[in-house]
Amino acid sequence: MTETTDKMRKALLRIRVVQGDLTQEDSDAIVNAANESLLGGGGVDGAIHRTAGPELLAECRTLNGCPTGAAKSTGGYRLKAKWVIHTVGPVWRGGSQGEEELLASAYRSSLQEAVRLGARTLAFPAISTGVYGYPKEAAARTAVRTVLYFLSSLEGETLDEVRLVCFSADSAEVHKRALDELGDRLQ
Ligand code: AR6
Repeated sequence: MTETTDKMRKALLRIRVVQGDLTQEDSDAIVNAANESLLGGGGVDGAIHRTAGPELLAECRTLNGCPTGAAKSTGGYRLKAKWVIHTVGPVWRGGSQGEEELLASAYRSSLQEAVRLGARTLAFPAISTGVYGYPKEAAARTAVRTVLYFLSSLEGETLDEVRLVCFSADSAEVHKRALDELGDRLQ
């Protein structure tokens, strides 16, 4: 077994797919699937703002938005999580507008921000797969691959667990399958 494969197998054990409501997660940080304004919206973004309370929007106003594929963090206020990492996934426009790389970048930027903050546990929603219309299977493959590569390349700093929190049973199934497929390729 190569050293890289060994690192990836170990990293795989730190990724969990769960079905649930991201706003109830008690990971150190949760990721918000926001839009470039960072001023709230529907979907998971709306749910996070409702649970965190108005102080979250007040802090978001100081951030001056966020480009697609990047990430910025705030406190978690009334959430159980200490931090919210706001990222912006791509709007699906058919797949030829750099969507895959932008989605990977949204995951990678969020992971980098979590490490910078010192979070040990991080929870993601399925970025871009709601209002932004990204096909679920393709998004799940990009999500698990990007998280796995990132975790396996971490030296020193630790992220103990990355949770992919899926709202529906169907979305959880899709993510579990994507993770299993990746695991099979490391055998
Ligand atoms: N917990 C976990 N996942 C959730 C929750 C929840 N409470 N609520 C929804 N989801 P979306 P996007 C899932 O639309 O596609 C907002 O208006 C949902 O089922 O929240 O990145 C922003 O302001 C889906 O699988 O985010 C932006 O304008 C996933 O979260 C835009 O939507 C993402 O769906 C971003 O669109």
